[in-house]
Amino acid sequence: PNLTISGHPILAHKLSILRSSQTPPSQFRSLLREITYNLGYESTRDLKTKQIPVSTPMEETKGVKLLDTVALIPIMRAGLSMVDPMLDLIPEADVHHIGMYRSKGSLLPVQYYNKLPRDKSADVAYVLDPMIATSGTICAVLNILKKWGATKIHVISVLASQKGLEILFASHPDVYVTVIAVDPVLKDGMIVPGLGDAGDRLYK
Ligand code: HSX
Repeated sequence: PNLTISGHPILAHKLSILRSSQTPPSQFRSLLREITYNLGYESTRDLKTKQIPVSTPMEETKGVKLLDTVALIPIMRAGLSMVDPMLDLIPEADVHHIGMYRSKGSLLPVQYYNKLPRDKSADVAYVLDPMIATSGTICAVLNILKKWGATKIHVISVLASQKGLEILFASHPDVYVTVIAVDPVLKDGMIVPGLGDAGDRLYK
């Protein structure tokens, strides 16, 4: 599958701090920003560019400019903290919010907000959500994005469950996913060992 598990020691180090229940929301937010910037840097590696002329103080040369148009799709709440670092990387990206919550008993995703514009898609869409647990949420968002017209989709996430990824790739083998780690256990819809509920850790 199109899965990248970053083995970077600095990201692994930061993820361990995120996991710790001693880490307060203020530090959790700044770590998630740093992590997203780095995962975003990795997952934008194949964006298309075009050649442009550049005049340096010394001479005329050739440079490049991003050709692909990019849409960032944060899944509220937890994906909100991932928007700014992605905009640091790609300031011209559009941002379209989608709000989803998991219903208490069934764990099924419920959409409560969708700000995708009717008339406009993008060459590449980056879905931002720190966790893929059962994958119900991300799969629902991927279906929405494909209906919207997105053809190339990357999911940027911090942590996924093994089971969630299997389900995701079974229905969406064309989607690219970048994470720091994949945890083995999914218990009552929660990733174990995991890091708890990312939304609560961020915005307690
Ligand atoms: C958490 O639950 C995350 O931020 C995701 O939005 C969602 C993941 O759960 P699942 O739908 O993959 O089980 O709030």
